[in-house]
Amino acid sequence: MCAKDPKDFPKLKNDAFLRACHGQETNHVPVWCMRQAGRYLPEFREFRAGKDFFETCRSPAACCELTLQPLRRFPFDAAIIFSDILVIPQAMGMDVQMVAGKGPTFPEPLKEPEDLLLLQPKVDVNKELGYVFKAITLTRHKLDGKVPLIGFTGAPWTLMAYMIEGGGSTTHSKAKRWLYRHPEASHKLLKMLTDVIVEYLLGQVAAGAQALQVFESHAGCLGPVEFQEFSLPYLRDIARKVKDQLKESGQDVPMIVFAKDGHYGLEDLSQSHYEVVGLDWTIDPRSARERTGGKVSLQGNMDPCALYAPKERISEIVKKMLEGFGTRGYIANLGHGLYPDMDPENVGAFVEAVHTHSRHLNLK
Ligand code: 1CP
Repeated sequence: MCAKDPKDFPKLKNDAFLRACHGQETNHVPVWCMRQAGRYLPEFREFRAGKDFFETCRSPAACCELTLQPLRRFPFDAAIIFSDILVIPQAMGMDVQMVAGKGPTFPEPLKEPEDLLLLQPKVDVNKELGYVFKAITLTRHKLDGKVPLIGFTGAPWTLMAYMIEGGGSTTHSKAKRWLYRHPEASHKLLKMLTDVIVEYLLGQVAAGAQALQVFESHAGCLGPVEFQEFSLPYLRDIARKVKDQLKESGQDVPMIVFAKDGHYGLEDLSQSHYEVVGLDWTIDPRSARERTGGKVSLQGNMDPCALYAPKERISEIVKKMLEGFGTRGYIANLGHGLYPDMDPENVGAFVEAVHTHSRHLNLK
């Protein structure tokens, strides 16, 4: 256990990200990048070399170091704890390995509804995922109040897809087969995941997370009808349950929902108890604002591949994006994670462009 009482956390010095989550004014638009701790950083590759991915996830000191690495290079306005969404299937009893060159792999994925009996019916998150909580508490101290720390989880449908596919997939046909052939078992699994996720997010807040992001990375392979039935109700349930619990203890922790390629559900997502809706790059900023009707803050959405452009072009793209979203109730980010072959210098140019242009726009 970390000996320090979470109440002793250092005072927050830069609250731009939290203010933007709540739609409040900020001097500059806050910015962070999904996968900001990652292989595009030479120090990350060096630190991870020869270590098993999930062993690294289970080491609070390693997670803390990897979370802080990008903050030493760039003036990001938020940190995100280094971990992975697949720690939840592991906590439910599934074996998940990170295979070099292939990505996460489940040697024994779920095949038929009977396989649900193999999952832990009731997960003790403190016992199974306490290592993430320790990493959060340690990182919150080591951040020294520089910026807020974001905790995260995979959403139920995205996790279900991995548990059935056994890894990444382009069609998700095995997991979608369940939705059409075994709808009841699908709901049973989604409900089991929702219960663990709620406890997991509450544990992250108790450990020191100051905001929470829910990744529905595989929203895009669902259509609007399947999204309404198999994703949205669970996303809503998670936010409502986490917020109800936090309210009881007088805590206010903003929540972000990122449903990649799911902008057919944008109106619904903006009325789902999340303060912030994350966007991928396939939607125009002005249209996203219109469709969400000013009800939520927005996060995103520069095409990650724009970071391959020369710095001057990155600056122009950022300026346009800021003009489209406006500087209030907005958190700049990419529309998905950074890729390993990206140039850290261009990431720096992105961050600088967001800060500089948004300060100028605020003075107008
Ligand atoms: O060895 C390595 O470093 C492998 C690359 C890597 C990294 C850096 C993986 C494997 N996971 C992570 C860390 C990670 N994963 C973070 C860290 C914090 C940060 O953003 O800096 C986060 C938030 C995640 C979340 C995650 N894992 C998501 C949701 C975000 C997204 O990309 O949509 C998903 C889908 C995963 C699964 C996963 N983990 C790793 C890979 C390569 C994948 C995708 C596999 C696939 O579907 O093909």
